[in-house]
Amino acid sequence: MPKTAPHRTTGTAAPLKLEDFEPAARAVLPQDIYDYIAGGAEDEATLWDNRAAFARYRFRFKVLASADRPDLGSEVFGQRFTMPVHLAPAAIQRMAHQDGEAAAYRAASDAGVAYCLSTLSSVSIEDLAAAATGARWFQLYLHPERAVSAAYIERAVDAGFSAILLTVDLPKTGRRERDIRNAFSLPDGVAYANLESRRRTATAEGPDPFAQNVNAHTSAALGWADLEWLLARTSLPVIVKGVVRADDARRAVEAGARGLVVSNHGGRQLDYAIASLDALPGVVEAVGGTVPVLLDGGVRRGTDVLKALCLGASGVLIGRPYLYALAVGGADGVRGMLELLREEIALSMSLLGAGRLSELSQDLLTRI
Ligand code: FNR
Ligand code: LAC
Repeated sequence: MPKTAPHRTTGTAAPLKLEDFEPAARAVLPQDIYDYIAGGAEDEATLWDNRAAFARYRFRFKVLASADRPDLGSEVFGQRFTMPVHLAPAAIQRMAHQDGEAAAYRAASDAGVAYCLSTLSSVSIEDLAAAATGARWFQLYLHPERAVSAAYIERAVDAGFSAILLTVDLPKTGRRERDIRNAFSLPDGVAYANLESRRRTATAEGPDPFAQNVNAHTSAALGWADLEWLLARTSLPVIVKGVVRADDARRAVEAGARGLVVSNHGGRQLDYAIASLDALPGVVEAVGGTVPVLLDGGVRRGTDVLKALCLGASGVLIGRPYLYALAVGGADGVRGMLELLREEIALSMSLLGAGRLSELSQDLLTRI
């Protein structure tokens, strides 16, 4: 039998890893939309460091302890998931693909993980809920008018969302110079689907129309009283997203938050903010196992997920890679991305000598 020619890997071959989705998406997206997704604030130091932080750890793997089929099952906020990876909230996903958030949610639902819908989504709360049946969380940006936020919360409850993630690291949009250079604004035909039309087109002038538009829909004076207001308003678990300090973590939990997301918004807000992975141990220690702590920012590999879990995270959120996968292949693209990550996690757990997530501990890591 003649041997078949070896498979050649080229830039256009099927993605082998999450980072392969980025160049593929760049090839199909308009430059300004690609830049909006890919970019960070100012020098993009935090954007870079979110990745670099994972490379500062190495595994001290166990031998003669391998599980053939490691159990990736995880539980968070009272819900069971097939792996500890969920889709982070990200604005206006119809910029990436015509089906936008609905396609990404279908993929998450099929994969058995949660999808978090942004307040600034391009598919409405109700339409999203109609797209699939898996766990759906609602990300809240507090609107300058509380009545608008109160209506969002009510709609999310009515539509069967099971948690509210309050994002606290965006009192104002960070300075994203790629967007300024591109004079980035909402693409034609894409709008904030949750807002009534008369509010959709608030201030959109100046060098960075998109950022000014976001600012018009988010509260610049966000404070602890707002968290208390939200907690009093809903019986859904409230998760605070965008915490990096131990004191803030403790205060949020004391106020009644049922979970935290250690995050710097993917390096899109305060530049030179501490990398998410570097902030994680302090936050985990501060809350002492009382509530789940999730992490996002720079998670691109199965080993990244395991590192975060070894340092005490209960799970991670993925941002940009699924937006790129959505741009390239809609729901199928996102499904493919999630399955790649699942395979990487499972293989790395076998090689690490961990049969289930509860076996992941700091003892398996060393910082270089
Ligand atoms: C975001 N992020 C975000 N977060 C949030 O709470 N509400 C939002 O509407 C958005 N919008 C948004 C748009 C885009 C294009 C990106 C890339 C990110 C932040 C997001 O939830 C998450 O914190 C980061 O994306 C995680 O970092 P990685 O995985 O992208 O490195
Ligand atoms: C962003 C906002 C909208 O990061 O969260 O672009």
